[in-house]
Amino acid sequence: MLKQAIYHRPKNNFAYAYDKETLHIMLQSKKGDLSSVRLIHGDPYDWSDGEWQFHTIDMKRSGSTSLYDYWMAEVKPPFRRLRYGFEVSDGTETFTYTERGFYEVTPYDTAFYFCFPFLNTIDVFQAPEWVKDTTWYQIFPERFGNSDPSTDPEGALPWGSEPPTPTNFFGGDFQGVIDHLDHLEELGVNGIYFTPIFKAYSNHKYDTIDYMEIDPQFGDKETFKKLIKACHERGIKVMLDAVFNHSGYYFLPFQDVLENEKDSSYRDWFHLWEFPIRTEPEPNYDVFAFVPSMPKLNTENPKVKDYLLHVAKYWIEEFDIDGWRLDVANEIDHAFWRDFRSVVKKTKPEAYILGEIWHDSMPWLQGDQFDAVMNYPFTNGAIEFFAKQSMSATEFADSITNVLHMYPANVNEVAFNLLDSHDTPRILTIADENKERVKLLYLFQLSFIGTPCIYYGDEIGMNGGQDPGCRACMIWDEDGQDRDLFEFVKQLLTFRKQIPAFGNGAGFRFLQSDDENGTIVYEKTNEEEQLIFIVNNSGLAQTIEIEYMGEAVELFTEESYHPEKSNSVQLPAYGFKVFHVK
Ligand code: ARE
Repeated sequence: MLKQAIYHRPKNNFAYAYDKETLHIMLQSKKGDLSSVRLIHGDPYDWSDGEWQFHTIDMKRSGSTSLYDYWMAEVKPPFRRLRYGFEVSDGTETFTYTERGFYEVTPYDTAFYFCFPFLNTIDVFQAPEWVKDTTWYQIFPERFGNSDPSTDPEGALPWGSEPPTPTNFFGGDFQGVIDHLDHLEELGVNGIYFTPIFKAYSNHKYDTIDYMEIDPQFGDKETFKKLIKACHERGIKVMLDAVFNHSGYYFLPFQDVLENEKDSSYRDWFHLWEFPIRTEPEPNYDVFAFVPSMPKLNTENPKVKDYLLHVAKYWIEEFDIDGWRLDVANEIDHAFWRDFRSVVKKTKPEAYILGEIWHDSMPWLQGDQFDAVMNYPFTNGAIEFFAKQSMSATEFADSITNVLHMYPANVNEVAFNLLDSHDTPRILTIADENKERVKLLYLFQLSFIGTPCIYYGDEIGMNGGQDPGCRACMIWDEDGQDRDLFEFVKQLLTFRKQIPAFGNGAGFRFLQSDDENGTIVYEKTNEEEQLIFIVNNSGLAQTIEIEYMGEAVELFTEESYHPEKSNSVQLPAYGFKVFHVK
């Protein structure tokens, strides 16, 4: 037994409260090393004759990668307290693994064991219920629709007349979004994530001038209210982008600091290194990346904090928005986010808080800060396997199994699963313009656990490289749209709505991954339903043996599958089948 590879640590993704009465306990071990794991658990105060009274249950393997097996058990401790350890066996040796290490003889003293002291309801990670059933649609407002020429910024170009550059404008506005809500409703999405809409200098609006004003090129507060109302009438939630890590150069407090230097009453609003302040050749104050026009805000300053929390509250209270996406969330202090959460949830308990973090985000997902993060680890696996074809089937299965074990199950159910965004090339471009691979990406994303997000225009086959290439004007002329792709995405979203196991209503597991022929098989199951997804991610036709599948019907073609006739499934290049097992 490789004891060194056996790992557990409480109060994170390895031991957490799933709900107010259930704990999930996980263990990691070297792949193939252990034949069984039992959870030893009990109430810490339950003693008799000087011995701790514990119970044991079998742990199930919840997933495996090339390196690790993950074991999982669910417990509902009657008094909400738990001490626990693991009986690990490889068939020849058996040990009890505790907080103090490995023992041949199981200790009867709680002092040895791991501790989940008390399941306090207030500490349970809890995202709003509606998020689980939401599919997001990301809109970059300057490029979605221009219906009101009167708000066009100076020099705005005719819609789609030129490729997007870092500085050009096309006049997208709120009326343009309102006028195209039919498109979103027909597609079947029910949430919009808007990149910033507040008054700012650039076309992307991440350099805020005034957090209390709508950018005039998009309309005014009345138009925004109209937009929210129109969305809510169609059951569409609205999430805004909070750019609180930094302001823009023309934000009044920063202008004041530039003018009055150390005498400015705003000097502690930023992280200024010295006076006089300079922006060139390098700024002598903290900024986002190395961008002088984005001075970092001092969120530890109570005045800045009050101001930003007021902003957070204002747009919820006055406009009834449903969520905030937090720009550069991981560069702002945790104390700020804890207070942010409490203000937001007090104002609207059902509001969603989504952090923009590209890496492992466990410290922000403990229930006291964010409801979710932008799940780029998911994106990376999906893109490398399906779009770039730069990952083997096994590496892909590993990466997705890791993603699922990186966070608690209740966190995964609301993870914001994106394939691309305004910060990355578009999927069609990454997939070398191969639409069939884009379809596989959508099949995987829209049948996975979490809340998927579609980047505007991807669904009709728009292409575009890295920012600014990925920010072209939405194509509204149907002749320029890939309607077949649109219908495909729409069909997947219909399945997601109609079949609970397609979306968040079921567990996910890989059944096969074959590096030789580039195929994967995965399963979504709950107590009532089993769906089996068979996917050929190669440019050649493949035959896949599925010995374990019962009588089933294919979802797209309604063809039936009879295991007694044959166990093999034939797929064309980049083909797939989704079986609903009877
Ligand atoms: C401009 C240029 C870019 C250039 C950049 C930096 O267009 O080509 O790379 O400047 O000099 C906004 C605009 C961008 C603009 C930027 C600066 O939308 O067009 O870029 O402002 O003016 C990291 C952060 C993450 C951040 C990305 C961009 O962790 O928070 O970088 N994303 C948000 C928004 C952006 C926005 C800003 C931040 C600034 O979503 O749209 O940019 O408000 C790795 C790393 C990540 C890294 C990621 C992308 O995987 O691990 O940490 O994200 O790559 O670089």
